[in-house]
Amino acid sequence: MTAFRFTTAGESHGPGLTAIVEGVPAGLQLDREALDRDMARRQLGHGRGGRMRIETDTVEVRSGLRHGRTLGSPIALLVANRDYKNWEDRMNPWPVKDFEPEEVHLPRPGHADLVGSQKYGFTDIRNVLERASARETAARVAAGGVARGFLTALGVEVHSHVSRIASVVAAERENLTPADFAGIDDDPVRTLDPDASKEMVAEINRLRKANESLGGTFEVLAFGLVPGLGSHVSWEDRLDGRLAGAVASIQSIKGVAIGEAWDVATRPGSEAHDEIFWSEVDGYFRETNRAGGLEGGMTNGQPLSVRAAIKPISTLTKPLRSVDTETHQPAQALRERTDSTVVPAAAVVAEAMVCLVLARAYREKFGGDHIDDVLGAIDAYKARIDAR
Ligand code: EPS
Repeated sequence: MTAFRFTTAGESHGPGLTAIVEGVPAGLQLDREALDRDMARRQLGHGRGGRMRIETDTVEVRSGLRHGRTLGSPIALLVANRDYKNWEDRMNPWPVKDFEPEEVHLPRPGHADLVGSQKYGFTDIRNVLERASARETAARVAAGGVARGFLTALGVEVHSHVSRIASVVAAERENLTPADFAGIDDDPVRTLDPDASKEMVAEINRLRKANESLGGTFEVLAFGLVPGLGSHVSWEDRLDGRLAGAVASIQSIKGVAIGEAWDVATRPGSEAHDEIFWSEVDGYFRETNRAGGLEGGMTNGQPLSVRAAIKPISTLTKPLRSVDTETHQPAQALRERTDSTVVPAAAVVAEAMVCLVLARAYREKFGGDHIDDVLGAIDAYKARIDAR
């Protein structure tokens, strides 16, 4: 059986994006509206640029699904780039008669532009920036929607919230539950702190006027996981490593932490761990979740917490100093239409990546060709380990 995996293809201003998801069990009901809702959620957030007014992302399913149920075969997903009609000459996969695209020679500090062109031998930086663009995350969210559909059938929910934008920090919230996220997408910056939300919007407006871009932090939480996903026995199976790798692979993400990692590093050991209790009603339980739901590279049944830091976008409307790669003369970096901040969107993309990692971990642990095989295997496992 093919292991659960996915890949994406597509350029930012090309005809569109593709994702292929393999290793999904048959018989799983997918919800078209839920897939498109995630696509729309990724487009939200105060501080997006003009491109988001052009795109209304939806998922076109080309294979692996029949009347809403998976067939067990690869699922191919297409997301069209509506902006392609404005780029058809420049981004056409085939030569265009009597047209030679103007080359880009002004690499942006912080972007893939310079090193990507060196590595792949391009004189036109557009050959790098089109694929390096965070537009690719639309395909990840499409694939993540399939993973989320699978997790939903297992009773797992994945949510996110923004905890910081530039200098504005949201109040810490402890013991969050799925119910706390009911209205999160109505908030303009997808934060749970209404006061901080207003300040974040003001900060975005202030810095946008100053031609700046803004970074920030967010948290992804997964509820309802069985204990024992991932494994301590080999480095590749440790779920913390997989989650960190998956989230760090999102464009502009520079740091990932599991649970309270950065705080825990400053505390004595007696205040760094989650003590273990047992009761007739709950079985094993903890009163704290400093570990963020992972011990020994395995889920422990507590909510999973993955936090991440994203740098300010490297396309600036007040460009940084750079060098013209054709003349080697000092020059200002490429100045393009761009977003001021994508922290709220990045949190939605990270949800997708967390869903994809968790779906794979479930598939590895419980196997099964049909969704009912998976559910049966999980029930048997829970009975064996006495999980409530
Ligand atoms: C991006 C630049 C902007 C963003 C884009 C990522 O696009 P454009 O150059 O067309 O204005 O809007 O993000 C998306 C299109 C998207 O769907 O998220 C970049 O350089 O990374």
